[in-house]
Formats: sequence, C-alpha cells, structure tokens
Amino acid sequence: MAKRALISVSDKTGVVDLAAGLRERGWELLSTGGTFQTLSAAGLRVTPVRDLTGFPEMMDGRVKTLHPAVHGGILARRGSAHMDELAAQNFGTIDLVCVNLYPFRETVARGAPDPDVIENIDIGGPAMIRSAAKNHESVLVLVDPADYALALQDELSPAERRRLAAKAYRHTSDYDAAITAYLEGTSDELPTRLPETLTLTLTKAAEVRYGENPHQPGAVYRWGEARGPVLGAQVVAGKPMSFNNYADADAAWALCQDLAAQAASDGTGDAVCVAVKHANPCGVAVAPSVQAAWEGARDADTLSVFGGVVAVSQPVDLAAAQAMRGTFLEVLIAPAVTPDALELFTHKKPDLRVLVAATAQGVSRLDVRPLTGGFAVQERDTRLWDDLCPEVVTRREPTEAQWADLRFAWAVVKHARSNAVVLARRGVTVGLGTGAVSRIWAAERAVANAGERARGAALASEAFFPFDDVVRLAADAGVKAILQPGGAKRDPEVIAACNELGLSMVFTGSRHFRH
Ligand code: 93A
Repeated sequence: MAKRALISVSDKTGVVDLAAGLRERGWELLSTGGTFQTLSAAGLRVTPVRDLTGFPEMMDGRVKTLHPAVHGGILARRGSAHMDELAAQNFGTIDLVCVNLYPFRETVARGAPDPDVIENIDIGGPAMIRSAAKNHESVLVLVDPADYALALQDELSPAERRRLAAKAYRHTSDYDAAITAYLEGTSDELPTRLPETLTLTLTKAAEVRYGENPHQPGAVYRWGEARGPVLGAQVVAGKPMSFNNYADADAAWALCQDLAAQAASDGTGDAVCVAVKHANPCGVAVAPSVQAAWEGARDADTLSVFGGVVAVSQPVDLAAAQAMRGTFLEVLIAPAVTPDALELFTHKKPDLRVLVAATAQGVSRLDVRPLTGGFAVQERDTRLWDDLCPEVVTRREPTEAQWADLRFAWAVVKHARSNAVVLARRGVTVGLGTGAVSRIWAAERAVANAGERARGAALASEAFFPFDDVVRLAADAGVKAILQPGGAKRDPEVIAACNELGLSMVFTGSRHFRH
C-alpha cells in the first residue's frame, strides 16, 4: 500500500514543494480544508481528511482531525496486534505528519481581541504532532519548513527521526508556554523561551572574493534549506556579489518590503526605493513610480548614495534605469527588471550587480549575532505599524500628512542601526542620524543632514528620549511632529517641552533597538 502523509499547516511556506516531492515518490496525501485547497490549487491529488474520518470538519474547524482514523493511523505500533485493530476498523496507517499550528503568538502580538486569541489555540494540530512524535520510529514528524527537504531523502536514520520528534515536542511545549503566559497575563514579561540547543546546518550558498576586508576569507551560507530574498536572488547582470553587498542588499530589501507593505495597505500603488550604505539607510522614498522613488531616495542625500546598494519594490523600467545611470551604485535589487532596462545596465553600467529578488521560503524567524565562541540569538523584529497602538500624548495632534510621515519615518528608523533618528517629509527621508552612541548626537546628525528641509518634517526615534534636549533641537529646526516609544523617567518633561513649543508627540510603546 502507498505510504500516506497527513499535511495540515497554517503557515503554508514550502508545503507545495514538499507535497509535490512526496507525490513524485508515490505517497498518498491527506489534508485539512485550507491546506487541501492550497495543494489542490497547485494541481496535486489530495484526499480531504473528511473522506478518511467520514465526518465533516465541525464547529468552525475546532474538530477536524480529532478522530481514531487519524490518531489510530499515526499511533499504531507497526508489526503488532495494533495493525489488526486498525484493519478491523478499515483504517490505514499514516506514515508522515506535517503540521504547524494556528498562529497563536502572532494573534496575541497583533493585539487581537480575546475571542480571536482563544480561537487560535490549536488542539488538533498539537495532538497529531505529539502522536507522530511518540511513534517516531515509524512516523516522520515535520513542524518546520526547514526540515521538509529531509523528508524527501530516501531513508532517515533513527537518530534523525528522534531529533525531529524532540523538535516536535519542543514546538508544542513552546506553544503551550505561550498560551499559559497569555492566560496568566504575563505574556509581555515571559516571552517564549528559545530552545536549549539549536542545530544549525549551514550550507555554502555563494563564494565571495573575501570577507568584510581583503585580508579576511569569507563565504555566504544558507541556513538549512532556507531561500532568502537576497540569498536566493538571481544575479542577472554585473560583477559577482561581495560579502558586504550581501549584507547591504539584505538590509535594503527588508526595509523596502516593510514600506511596500505600508503602500499596499494604503492602496496607493506607490513604489518604494531604499538606498543603503554600510547596512544603514541613507535615502528612502515612496513615490508614484520607481523612477520618482529612486530620485527621491537619491536626492535625500546625494553624497552618501554614491557606492550605495539600492532596493526597489516594483519592477525597474527603462525610465528608472536611465535615471539611475548617472549615479555609481554597487547593487540594485528589485522584484523584476524589464528587458530594455536590463540591456541598459548591461551596456552602460556593466559593474552594477542587478538582482531579481527571490520569494523567501523556509526562512527562520531567528536573528543571530556572532559572539566570539557563540551567538546571541533572538526572534527577528517583525513588528509592523499595524501591530502598534500609537497614542498621542500632547495637546496638539499630528495632521493627516504628519501621521503619514511619522509612520514612514518609523519604518525607516526601525531598520537603522541604533541610536537612530529619522526626519521625513512627504514620503522622503530628509535627515538621517544612524549608528550614533548617544541619542542627541543621532538627532544632531539628522537635523544637520536635513538643513532647511527639516522645516515641517516629522521625526522618529527607535528608542525613548532620556531628556527633552532632542525635542528642543528638533523644534528649533522646524520639526512639527515626533514619534518615539516613550517609557522614560523624564517623559513628563519631554511631553511638557512639546506642549510648550507647539509640537505633537506620539508614543508607540514599542522600542526597536538594532545594534
Ligand atoms: O481547531 S483545531 O484545534 N482542531 C482540529 O481538529 C485540527 N486539525 C488540524 N485545529 C486543527 N488543525 C490545525 O488546522 C492544524 O494544526 C493547522 O494549523 C490548521 C490547518 O488548517 P487548514 O488546512 O484548514 O488551513
């Protein structure tokens, strides 16, 4: 009888490739509603779980897989009387379980109302994961897209199966810990703990001539099977990528994506352009076309953009390519490049590395910083504007245009190295102070950078103001609205200074250090 895989995932990353690979190897696929639809839409033959259980998915999906046909098929001890019991019910075995859970933590982080959070407590998913992990000698359990490729290998060793089982129980126990913390009201104080051990499989993805400097050997690796937008990108023109190019392109693309999400939620269809130097944004703009966005980002700081790495959110056309011609750039990364634009780059800017970004797949949520002899590991800061509850703390409220500039500046400052202060006006950064060792210096740099353009600008800071000095400096320069997390001892003085000087101030309650 064909081997059977039960696939039921909320995060559909990589699932089509896995399912297609299993089908090629002769597996039969079983799936719950949403996953069934994703796989069927990809042209794969899948059996809905209801055909297996003889019951429809009930109670808004609360009961879909909680049935002996599922759990018997997973738990039956192979080669024992269990198999006869299974056969007596006309049930078959299930040999692979691929499940990831309802996005409980993401729902909490979004600030969703309590009933939504409770509905996102997954019951059937953890039950299947735990059943499969218990019977790991016979059943493969997959909870992480990074492990999907393993499942397509010929035969996994018992040690590998055991490792996947341990990972599965870690997955469900972290999930339960998050639920417990939420119900106890300690979610903020008790973020889910990261695992005791992390198995990092790094595979060389690209050779580079050298590391950060010519005397340092270097290379670029991918984490498991992950395909990041830059690591998996196609280099369609120009010189080979360098170590620093990879780092800067990654930084530029990440900010570009956040701003593209803002533009998408506004429904404006605007394009985003981000110029990065040494991992910091140096010019960022949102405008109706790629050309206009590029010109905005370039003119934000014509000096620093020289030798920069540029990301844009929409396909680069000939008009944009022509506008870029006059500026020396290291890398351009975009979702696509039109043939005439590519031809211009190939002939007129042969050194420019032109990258077509890949769709990210299997990318870990972890963020890793090297330490001598180890790594500091955290979850990535994926918080978006819609996850915040910004609060106006001054008598004056920001105007609609200022709100737009504050939101834009917030996205930029979140991606800049701390301490950072960003001044923005009408969708363009006019002054950036990044990587400074004191907040006032970051603000001074941003204001000096902006010059006259600070008049009427909005200011965002990634961490709170210990004193009212930034407010006074900004007001002097003509800044009208300020956004910061708040939470400093001297917040009352800072707010009083804004009220005295006629500025509006918004607290986000969310700090975004990036060291
Ligand atoms: O509501 S549940 O706790 N009850 C179940 O019986 C059940 N079975 C699978 N949640 C259940 N699941 C979960 O559905 C999986 O853990 C997965 O996260 C999700 C996939 O649903 P769909 O295939 O409809 O997108």
